Amino acid sequence: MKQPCAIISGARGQDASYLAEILLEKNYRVVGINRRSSARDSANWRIAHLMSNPNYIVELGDITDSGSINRIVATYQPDEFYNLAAQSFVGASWNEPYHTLIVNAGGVVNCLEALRQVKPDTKFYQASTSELYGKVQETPQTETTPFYPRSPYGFAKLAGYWATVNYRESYGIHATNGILFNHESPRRGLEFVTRKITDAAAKIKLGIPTGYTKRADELPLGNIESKRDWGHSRDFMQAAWLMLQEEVPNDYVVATGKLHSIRDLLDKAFGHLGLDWRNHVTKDEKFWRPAEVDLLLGDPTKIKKLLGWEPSYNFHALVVDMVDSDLRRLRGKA
Ligand code: NAP
Ligand code: F7E
Repeated sequence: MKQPCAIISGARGQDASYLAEILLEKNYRVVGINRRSSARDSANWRIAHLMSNPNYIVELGDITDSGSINRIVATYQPDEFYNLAAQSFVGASWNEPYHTLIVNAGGVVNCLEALRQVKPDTKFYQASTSELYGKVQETPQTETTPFYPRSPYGFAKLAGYWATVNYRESYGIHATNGILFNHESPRRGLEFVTRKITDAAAKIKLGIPTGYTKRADELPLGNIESKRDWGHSRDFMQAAWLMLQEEVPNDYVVATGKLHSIRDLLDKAFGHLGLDWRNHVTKDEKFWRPAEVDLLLGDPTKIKKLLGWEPSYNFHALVVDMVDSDLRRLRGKA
């Protein structure tokens, strides 16, 4: 049997690192696309352990540069293309709205065009998001819930969602949207609220300054009233792979179906270390957003029923995994 080949854009990101592991375990040839970084070695920390695998190749490319994407598709003739590259931080999307639009919408069109022109039978996965629901129109959110994005990140991803549907309907490309709710892991970026909290809790436990203010044990946060449906990145990338194994392309919500507040997260992370977060958390306007998404809760019935997907991590296991991993990492620095 021919060895399958998959391209993953945004290869050094959280999700791409888990997806690459999943595909390599299945004997794929994996081609990761990374844009240039002036800090390449430190930027590649999530995939450093994959670099010596002969089935793992890294190509320099940027999804806003159509020439680079066309070249990579033409060279590798992939069976599957996972577009995970994005300006993925909602908070920063108000600071860089145009850049966010170009990457999160224009970049999707570049990937789809490359497939249409060069290898139209490639199966395409678009990293769509629960941020499409924004100011939610019903709860829980399903594949048919109307969208109402609340940020430049959200409205750019909305265009990427519809580009994916449109290339499926216009050209018959096997193009799928995974509408993924928040998913985290020890590899989550430090700017996202889960990892910001687990990293700070571990630092406070070990007596290492959190680094936000002059007070060593302070954790400044924004709106701690918002609620999310948090799962584990590895589980969610398993879902992404399952979607592309289907004969017919479709769009799927991926979520745990369980709702938690940031207060729950603080209780769990600090409580795991015998700490009380109320002694450390302060409010800082800087982390408030011009428009907030108060609540996101997904209904994963469709993917569970049609693809047999089940998450293996619950909220407790996810948070404990993240706190313990931060503790281990930081112990060397205490
Ligand atoms: P992440 O860790 O921020 O990874 C995104 C990667 O995209 C980064 O490595 C980044 O590169 C790369 N990238 C950005 N602009 C690029 C460009 N123009 N060309 C090539 N690469 C580019 O995010 P993630 O959490 O793994 O998320 C993966 C995807 O899922 C994203 O599209 C995100 O919007 C979407 N998503 C995430 C969640 C979630 O909860 N994690 C939920 C729904 C959807 P640098 O390292 O150079 O910055
Ligand atoms: O914020 C609140 C913040 O930045 C979660 C991305 O992966 O998931 C992610 O987007 C909530 C928000 O994730 C702080 O206001 C309070 O209500 O961890 P976050 P996000 O915005 O939900 C979606 C599905 C994606 O698609 C995105 O790519 O937490 N919050 N205080 C804070 N958030 C941050 N970051 N920092 C704070 O200090």
